[in-house]
Amino acid sequence: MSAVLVKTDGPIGIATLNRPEALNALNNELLDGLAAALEAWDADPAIRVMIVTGSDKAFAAGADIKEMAPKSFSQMQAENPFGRQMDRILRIRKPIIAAVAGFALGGGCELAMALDILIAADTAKFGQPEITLGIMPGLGGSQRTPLAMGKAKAMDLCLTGRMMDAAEAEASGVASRVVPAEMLMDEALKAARKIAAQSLPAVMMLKEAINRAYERPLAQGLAYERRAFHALFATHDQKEGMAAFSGKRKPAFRDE
Ligand code: DAK
Repeated sequence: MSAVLVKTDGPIGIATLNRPEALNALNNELLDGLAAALEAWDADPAIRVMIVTGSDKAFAAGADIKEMAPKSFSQMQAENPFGRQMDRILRIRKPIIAAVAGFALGGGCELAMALDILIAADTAKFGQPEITLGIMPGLGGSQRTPLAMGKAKAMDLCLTGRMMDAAEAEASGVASRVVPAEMLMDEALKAARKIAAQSLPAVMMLKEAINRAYERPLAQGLAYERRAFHALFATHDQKEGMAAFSGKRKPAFRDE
């Protein structure tokens, strides 16, 4: 079964993350599939808007910890997993709606926040729990959370690794709106159809203009974050934090 299911509804491309056994945890296969689907729709004149969604239980519970756990600093830096697909996703010019139910954690939260509109089900839970694994956000979380919610709340979210519910996410500027879970796809499709009815050149220019409002300082922060993220794979605590997750136990960090 493919890690990303794709279908279209008139001018709308819909990509559904599909790794139910791992709560849609992100890996190269899933992100390659997602980036390829979005790029194909970006180039397809019949498609005007895209939706990315997950399951009722999880949009995505982060990057796949079990696959990442054994990686070294030099492997992370050389392979640049996820970073290269995220760069492709950020180059998509048509609007993308994230329709989020259940867990959107770590890389899953970062992916949702990197898209253009975020419609959350009232079941959605957002968080950046990387710190509990001995690492830090690596796909924009340390940069986009302070932009969305201000420094104090971003520090609170990222340094404690706690989750925020949909109402707090909306109040924090992470979610653009919250809807009852059973209405999530209807509301996302309704928003997509509204956008699809507008002039596509104007829509694409407006997306670019809004992105420019913060992209220049963001680009520098993202580059710093990527380097720092890779470097944490040189620590004992990254190995320990991820082994503890798989072993279903508390990590014993050594600060090294
Ligand atoms: N990775 C791998 N497997 C995961 C997973 C994950 N992130 N999240 C859940 N799973 C798996 C669980 O291990 C479990 O598998 P089995 O034990 O059944 O084999 C299955 O999905 C169901 O999960 P649970 O049994 O834990 O379900 P619960 O409802 O009890 O708990 C939970 C749900 C979401 C609270 C819990 O699963 C959880 O805490 N998951 C981990 C959340 C997390 O820490 N996420 C952050 C991951 S680190 C990069 C940039 C960024 C990143 C990576 C690279 N580069 C630029 C290179 C991002 C890093 C992250 O996102």
